Amino acid sequence: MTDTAGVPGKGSAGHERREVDVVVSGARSYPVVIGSGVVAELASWLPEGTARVAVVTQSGIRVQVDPGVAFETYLIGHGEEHKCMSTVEDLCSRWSEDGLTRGDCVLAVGGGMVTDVAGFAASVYHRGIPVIHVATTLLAQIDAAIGGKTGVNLPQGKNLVGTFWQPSAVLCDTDTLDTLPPREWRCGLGELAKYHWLGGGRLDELPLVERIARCVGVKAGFVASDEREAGRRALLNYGHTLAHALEIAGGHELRHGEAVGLGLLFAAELARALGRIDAAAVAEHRRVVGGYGLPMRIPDGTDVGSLVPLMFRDKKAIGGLTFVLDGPGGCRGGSRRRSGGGRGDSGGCPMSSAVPMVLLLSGPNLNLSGQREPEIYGSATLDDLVEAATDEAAALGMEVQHLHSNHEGDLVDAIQAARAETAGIVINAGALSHYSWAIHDALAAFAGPVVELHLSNPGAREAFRHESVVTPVATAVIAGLGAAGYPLAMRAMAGLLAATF
Ligand code: CA2
Repeated sequence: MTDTAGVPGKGSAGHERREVDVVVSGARSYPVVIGSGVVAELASWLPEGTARVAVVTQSGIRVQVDPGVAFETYLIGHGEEHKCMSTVEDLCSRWSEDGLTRGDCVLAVGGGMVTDVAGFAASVYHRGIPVIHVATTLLAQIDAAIGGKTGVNLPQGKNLVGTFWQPSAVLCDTDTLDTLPPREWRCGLGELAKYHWLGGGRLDELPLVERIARCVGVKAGFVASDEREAGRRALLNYGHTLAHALEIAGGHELRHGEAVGLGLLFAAELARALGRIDAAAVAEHRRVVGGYGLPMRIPDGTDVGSLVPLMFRDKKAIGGLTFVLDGPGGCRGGSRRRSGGGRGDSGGCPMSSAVPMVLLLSGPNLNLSGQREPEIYGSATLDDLVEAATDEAAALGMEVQHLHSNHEGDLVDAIQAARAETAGIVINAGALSHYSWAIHDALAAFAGPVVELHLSNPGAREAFRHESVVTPVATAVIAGLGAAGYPLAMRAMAGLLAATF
């Protein structure tokens, strides 16, 4: 590694070795060890009783490994065209010929391509054998090797086949970065830059080991809360929507990290245009991206007109364009606007958020659910109802914030506060549904979709329940399905949000 832009000092006292635990549902937690020379610790991280090790690497990766048990080396080719199913089949066949069993361990030594392919092969061979990653590029150390995502390409697109397979350990030996070619280094710096806005803070002021450890810690936090990228983990895609389009438009001339740097600048401008951040925050994006020596302008000759269609083709653009945007509360899903649905337009923006927040409101007496009148309201408690809605929302890539109150003003306050960050509202206003014009007015001022929800079917009950003043300002109404209405309301909300543009 010869380029000096964005290169921190190599470790200062007390920072030579760091260990960060990636906690994935308890038993499967594993350490990420970062520091100079940590590859020498390899033998101590092998799963207990490991008989043999299958080292998967590429020619030219001159990292010596000593697992302390018998090992065989399996080389895979360089380049995206080798990141494919036939490479996986080839590896598995050779392992089978060599009699590799579940009592053995795969060791991936290399950058993201090696850890992706070897991790995938390990996850499917004999229905899964342990894998340890020795990540040798900055990109792999702060991103690819952490979090258990594996994958290979299909002729139809990148990373279309893969698994979640957590390694037993990850070793990030910073000595391996010494020989990293400058562009490979920049590739990592683009990913590193994004962590500044994902909780990493001023990473550019830290020594290398500390800096990598901080990124790993941030990623570990996202993985722990959302292993399978149903929600929060998607924030790690900050800067990636435009980046992927730029990479394709430029025939992969631009390296991934360089494209991510540009994607961060674009996301900052977009967030500013939407009033989410101020000019100083945009300037900070420019300072960080520029400080890492990453490109600040899209390459000359880029077919700008092709970028939007390419962004729509991104596999993460479920139901529309997806941008992670910075904002007052840090990075999160971008602003979200109404779906039409009979409510007037107030100038929505043409994008969806990565993790849309849905506000679930329950009004007077719903806290008594499950305690009386089960023939009308069912036997589920309010906690049960909220849990069912939250689980369904998570499966659909949304987050739920729930508020219960018996007081009209609290509900009005919550609806007003939701105007800043919330994608949509699901509301069972209880009996207030039938007469609270204050709730009506607050909802009318909310720009996103509103799903009105009732356990019972009020229209089939006493006359005073026949009218709801919420309905005229609701995008959709779900009533009479009891507890089943709660998850259903989240499905309706997901559909409404996807149809927003
Ligand atoms: O069916 C619904 O979800 C309602 O919104 C519930 C309201 C009612 O006033 C609406 O007309 C329809 C009342 C919730 C009262 O909840 C209780 C549940 C169990 C026991 C007592 C009250």
